Amino acid sequence: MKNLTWWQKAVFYQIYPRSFADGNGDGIGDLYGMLEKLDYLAELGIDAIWLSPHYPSPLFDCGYDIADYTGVALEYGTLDTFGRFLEGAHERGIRVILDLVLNHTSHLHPWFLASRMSRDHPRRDWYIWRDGRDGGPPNNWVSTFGGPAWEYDALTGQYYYHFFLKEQPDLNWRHPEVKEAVFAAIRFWLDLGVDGFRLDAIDTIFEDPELPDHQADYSPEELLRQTETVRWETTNKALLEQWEKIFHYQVRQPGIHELFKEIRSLIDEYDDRVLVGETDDVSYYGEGDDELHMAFNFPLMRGERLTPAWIRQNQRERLAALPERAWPCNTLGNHDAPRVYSRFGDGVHDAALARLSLALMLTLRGTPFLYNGEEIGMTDYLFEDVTRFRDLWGLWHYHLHRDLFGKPAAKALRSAAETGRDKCRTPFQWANAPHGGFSPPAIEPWLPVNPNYAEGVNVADQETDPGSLLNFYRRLLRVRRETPALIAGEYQPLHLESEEYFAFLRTTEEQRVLVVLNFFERAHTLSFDLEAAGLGLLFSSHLRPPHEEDPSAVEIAPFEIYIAALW
Ligand code: TEU
Ligand code: CA
Repeated sequence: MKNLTWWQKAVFYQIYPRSFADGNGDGIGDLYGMLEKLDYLAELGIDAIWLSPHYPSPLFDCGYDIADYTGVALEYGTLDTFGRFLEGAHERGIRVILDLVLNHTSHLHPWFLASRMSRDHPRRDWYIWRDGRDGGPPNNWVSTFGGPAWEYDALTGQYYYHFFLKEQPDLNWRHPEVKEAVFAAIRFWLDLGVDGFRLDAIDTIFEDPELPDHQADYSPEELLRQTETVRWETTNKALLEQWEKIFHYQVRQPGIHELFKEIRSLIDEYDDRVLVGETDDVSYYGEGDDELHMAFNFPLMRGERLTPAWIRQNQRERLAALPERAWPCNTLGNHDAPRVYSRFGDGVHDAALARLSLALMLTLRGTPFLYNGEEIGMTDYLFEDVTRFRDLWGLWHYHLHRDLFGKPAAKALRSAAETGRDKCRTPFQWANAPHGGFSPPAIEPWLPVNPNYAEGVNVADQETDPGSLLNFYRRLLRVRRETPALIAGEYQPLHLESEEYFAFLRTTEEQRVLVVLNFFERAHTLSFDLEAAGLGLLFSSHLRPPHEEDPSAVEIAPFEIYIAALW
């Protein structure tokens, strides 16, 4: 424990600013709301916040299209409000990391507006401009959000490159001034006292400068038509290979590791700041201490279900892949993914499975990232009205299914609602009150609120119910904080053949802890050969007699979460 830094011990909590708390009552989440909810977060027991983009943005991608790297979106507050939020968090012992989008800016960022002006504008090469080929785009590359990766700009008769939306032109990271400008922004926030960054979409920062055509056998549309599965949600190898072929020259290109080494040195000029990359690629850890501090273990959440066999396999592969000295980082949900409650539920035992999902995050080796709303069991909300969609990617799927695949509108809507990301971004449900208590009764929130706020999925109701998911989160977060082995311990899986429960040890020099997560509806009497005299209960999701237990006959109830210290 002594040798661990704050971010290795911390539990992170992602705030999606637009939907978290509306402090000034205009239907949009903001920094005033976040300030008011700091006590709520402190009581919940998290240690650090990852704030999704809070910068000025025209919101084509909900803030991931930044128009000013050193500003605050008008509707969220001012730089002064941000300062008060940061200070308030720090006073409560909560760290704050920001979202840093390196790959692209908004098409309305002054840098891009300048770059567009003329072919010889000094900022022209801050972005990636090319002549067309045979009356079309420069090559056959595609955007991950649909359609070609090139947008024609009549002003200068050239195409610019965008990996994401056409409203998100890619920066040219081979241009030294781009680096300088973004590094200045990084320093700006570090000087202000922020504790680090989550680095967005880092695989896409460089592309092959020769612009070779990709050699895939299918277009993304054809792949989607065949499978209806998006790239990051498939475990089908053949399919993944096709997707990888499509984007082969657009992602994970040379240059990236050098860039991260530079960013790491910059960060290391400051005390104790952290970089976490939105990637599962462990090569970004560098040698383990010279690039990113952490990269997410996304494979875990992309498995079909959280079965003990899958978790063991994931941990075996992941921990083996990490370089020495590298620290793992686990998550099951974020603003791009389905809600944990929906994703890992089975429709029957959802409440129990949600508790197991949290227990898994808080007991695996590595830093856990939770997503706002998870703690009250917020679920995916599938909109039934396409005009309510705000995620342009979801909207693209609607058109794809309706216009290209020729599906009935209702079916297209359903697919788009399921694939799109609005479903996990709806306003936080604070109370059983109009709009879930998010905004005043007369004010329509920016995204529809899930009506299940009236069925107990809200903070106010759960606060007063000792058996609620919220209170379960609070208890388990406290147990983690008070149990050094759960934070620092080595991981050792036990009973490797079990299909129903996941049992493992977390061990430090001072403490040995046994964790059993029973993912199934059956009770077990388990015998562990652990050279231990007894087991002292630290936590159980079920009522258990408080006396010491015998490691050779541990009773585990259906869906039980059992954590005990070995004597
Ligand atoms: O996501 C990057 C990314 O790889 C996306 O393709 C992501 O997997 C997709 O949204 C899955 O549903 C980041 C942000 O997290 C995302 O919100 C942004 O839209 C994207 O970058 C562009 O900035
Ligand atoms: Ca507001």
